[in-house]
Amino acid sequence: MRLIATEEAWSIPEVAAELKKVGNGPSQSLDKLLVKGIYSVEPGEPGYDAFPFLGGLLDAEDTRLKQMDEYGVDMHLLALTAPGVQMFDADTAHELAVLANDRLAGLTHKYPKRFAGLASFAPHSPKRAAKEMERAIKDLKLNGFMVNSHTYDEYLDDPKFWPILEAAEALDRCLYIHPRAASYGFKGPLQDYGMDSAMWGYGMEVGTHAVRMMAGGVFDEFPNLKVCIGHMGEAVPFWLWRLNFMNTRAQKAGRAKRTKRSMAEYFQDNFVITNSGVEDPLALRYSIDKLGIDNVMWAIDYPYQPMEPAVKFIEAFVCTDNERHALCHGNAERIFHIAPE
Ligand code: 1DF
Ligand code: MN
Repeated sequence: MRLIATEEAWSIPEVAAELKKVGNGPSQSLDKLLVKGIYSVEPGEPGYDAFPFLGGLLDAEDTRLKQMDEYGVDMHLLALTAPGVQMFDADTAHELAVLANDRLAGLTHKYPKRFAGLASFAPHSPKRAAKEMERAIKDLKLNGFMVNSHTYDEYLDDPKFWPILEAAEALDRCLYIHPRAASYGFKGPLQDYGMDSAMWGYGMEVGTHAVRMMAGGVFDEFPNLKVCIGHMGEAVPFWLWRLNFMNTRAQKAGRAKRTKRSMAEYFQDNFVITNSGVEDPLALRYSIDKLGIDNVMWAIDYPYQPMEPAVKFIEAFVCTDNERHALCHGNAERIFHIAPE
């Protein structure tokens, strides 16, 4: 069975160098905790071994491909790792997104069976972002887009960002909303115990982002927009019943926008999810049954999660042949326009 992993992190030295500056700089962002750990601690310094990801991020053709061969992973859908270019100033962010997209396209063209790619853009300047999105699909033939949640604490339900959503819809490519640490307002309770990152804060941040977009009526404006979220849908599938109930109440109370459709309908029709970093068969079964098999894809989240257990997890998952086909590659081929074998 062809195995396409759909949320695989990667970086380039130029972005790593800029994140190192962020790690050593004055930013008050919650992301700095992890960014400093990955990019700014020198070998030999205390804490260097706590975040041993930089080597894996900067590598595509060496250890990554070897491991893919070893464990039977056919393809990684690569994307510039979180927080992408979104902590940089607008011009630096744009220039590095362009460079990363060019570099990513180079990899996908050199290894068309092994790598596909999600393009980056700098949301700071939405019109310029939309142009880069168009270049990434039409010229570079990349497979979709990734954005790392908020940009300077602002979310995509804000109409200022809508040129980005308009471009994704017009280009018929999925927008993957990947986590970064939560926006400034959430900082207080999330800065302790490692809660800023993948343990809790990431899911809360992207779940909040998805709910803002649904409750904000984004999908009335862009009914054909497809958004992907990872980590088993950042727990949103589990919340759909209550989201529907409470959103209806909030609408009646005049506290929420009157939207054309319910939250569950938007989630069904405008979202797809991956299981990145969640290797729990009960959660996967629930998500398939709740959302439909066409809306769920397998992912590893390499190098943050190791390849071998992710492969063993999906191999051991009890499902029909049809479901396995969809989870392991059929949905990814359709949603990310990856050529079937
Ligand atoms: C981690 C997890 C870091 C994910 C990531 O990017 C990331 C982590 C900086 O474990 O610290 O993409 N993740 O998607 O779960
Ligand atoms: Mn990830």
